[in-house]
Amino acid sequence: MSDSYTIGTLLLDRLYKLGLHHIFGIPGDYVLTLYKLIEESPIRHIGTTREDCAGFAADAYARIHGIGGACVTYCVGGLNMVNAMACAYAERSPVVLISGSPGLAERVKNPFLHHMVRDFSTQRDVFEKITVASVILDDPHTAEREIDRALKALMQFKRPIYLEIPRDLVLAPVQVVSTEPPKETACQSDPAALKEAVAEVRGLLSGSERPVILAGAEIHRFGLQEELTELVEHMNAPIATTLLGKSVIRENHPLYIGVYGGLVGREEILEFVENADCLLTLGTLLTDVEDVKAHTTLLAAGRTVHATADSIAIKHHTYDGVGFEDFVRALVTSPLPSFPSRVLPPRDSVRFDPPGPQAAVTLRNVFGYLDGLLNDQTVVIADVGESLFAAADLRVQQSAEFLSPAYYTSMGFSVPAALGVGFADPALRPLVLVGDGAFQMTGTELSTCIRHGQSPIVVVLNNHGYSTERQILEGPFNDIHEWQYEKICDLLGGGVGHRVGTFGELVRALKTAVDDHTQAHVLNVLLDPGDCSKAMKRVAQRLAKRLAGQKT
Ligand SMILES: Cc1ncc(C[n+]2csc(CCOP(=O)(O)OP(=O)(O)O)c2C)c(N)n1
Ligand SMILES: [Mg+2]
Repeated sequence: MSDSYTIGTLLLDRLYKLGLHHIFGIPGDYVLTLYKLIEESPIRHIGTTREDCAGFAADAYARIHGIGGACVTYCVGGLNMVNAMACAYAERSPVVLISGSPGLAERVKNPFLHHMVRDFSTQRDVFEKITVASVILDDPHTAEREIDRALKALMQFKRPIYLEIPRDLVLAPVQVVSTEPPKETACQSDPAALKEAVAEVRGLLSGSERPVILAGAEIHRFGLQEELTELVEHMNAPIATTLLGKSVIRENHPLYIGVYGGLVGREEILEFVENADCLLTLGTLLTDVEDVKAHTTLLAAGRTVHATADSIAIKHHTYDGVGFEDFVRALVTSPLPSFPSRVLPPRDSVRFDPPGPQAAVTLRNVFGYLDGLLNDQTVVIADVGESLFAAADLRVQQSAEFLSPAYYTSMGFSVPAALGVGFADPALRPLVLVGDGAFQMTGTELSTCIRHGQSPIVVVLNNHGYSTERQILEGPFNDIHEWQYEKICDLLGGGVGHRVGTFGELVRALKTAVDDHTQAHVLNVLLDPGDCSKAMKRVAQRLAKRLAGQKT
């Protein structure tokens, strides 16, 4: 790109320099001028079948690559992105959403332009609630400053931003102050406060015998996985992760004990964590899905450290002026105590005895078999429902290899996410675990994977409807129309479909899929509707208990 910029070229140049090499979305007349610039830029546009899929793809791309982006037209496209952007906001994924909008000049002549909802700022007002910066680039004099302000917020908070460009301003010339994008702001913590916070952690730990570390998704979003592993090894302390944070440490690490989530975690893990005498939670959202009881109990006793990107809390007070990243790094470099090894809870809850080839396929043998197939090139992408609950006990081999909307829990994330992962890191092989209900929402995005020669393995857990909801309240509203999922490959003109009713068929289909890196594979796994993973049973029981508690 030349050094003479327009608002459009400046934005694309900044994004490319920050590492955004692919942008997902669907064009429309309000954004076509910008699309032409994307085509002329080094950023590759990936057309999707729906805008929300573009959002999920950009979110997954961002989770792997550090920044993701989508570009859509005004309102009909933009507002289709709301759910995906809300997911990115809730789960801290740095996604840039760009939308075209009516030109400023045409607004004067006609206030009722197509795609408008209420007034010209309606779409921006919506996104203001679910982004960390929402900007309309309607002035060439302020465009550079506004773009950089938004990008800084994206980098600092790891949450989405919204940038809108009226179509007649895309080519407006801009005199730039700098040709370089803003830098991620380095250590801004108050050194004295940081020192004091770390000393307090040290003091807390020195009076402890059974500390446990509980790590969450922010470790991944801020790229602190190596620091975390170093900290765990130095302290020789057992570590659990939340469901959303699953895989922030490689799960075959000897100190990793499993997923701790009040709703989904195994009883042994819950007991072990709740038996701790000091809890160090790092980058963990304490959501109702996680339901961190240990935190509640130990907090009362003043034996918790709860560090997140929003605040650093030790015992009953918080430290102003201490950043999350700095805090984690300082814990690694400061001499924290090391603890004697302890007996850890048993690991292999998914271990199973393979049945004969004629045996009916069950969730237990699907997940038991899948567990043995994971390698360090696999990225497991779990949708909502059994795909997520049963996957909680899978052992992911290295960090950053488990993606799921485990907190926001929007169905339909997984197949579009596989598309995003395919571009973010082509060396990874996505293994998509998706329920039949969720697949019916966005499974057709597989079309785009096939179009670009990607080869995800998509396991459709076909239990004839909304099993998760059935556990809570059975009714005909949980039934869905039966599809022949394996035939989607015929419809889309690529990939191989497998109909899987027995364990033998499962093994054969997965072996074929794993050995064939050249194309997508879709497995229609025919489960008994009453089949239910242990994890789902735990969730259902605990939810029922919680509901009963609320009634009394
Ligand atoms: C977009 C969206 N709509 C509705 C829900 C509510 N919901 C949660 S789980 C579920 C059923 C999921 O069905 P399926 O994908 O087949 O998975 P299963 O529960 O059968 O394993 C529903 C409808 C949701 N989480 N997300
Ligand atoms: Mg289902």
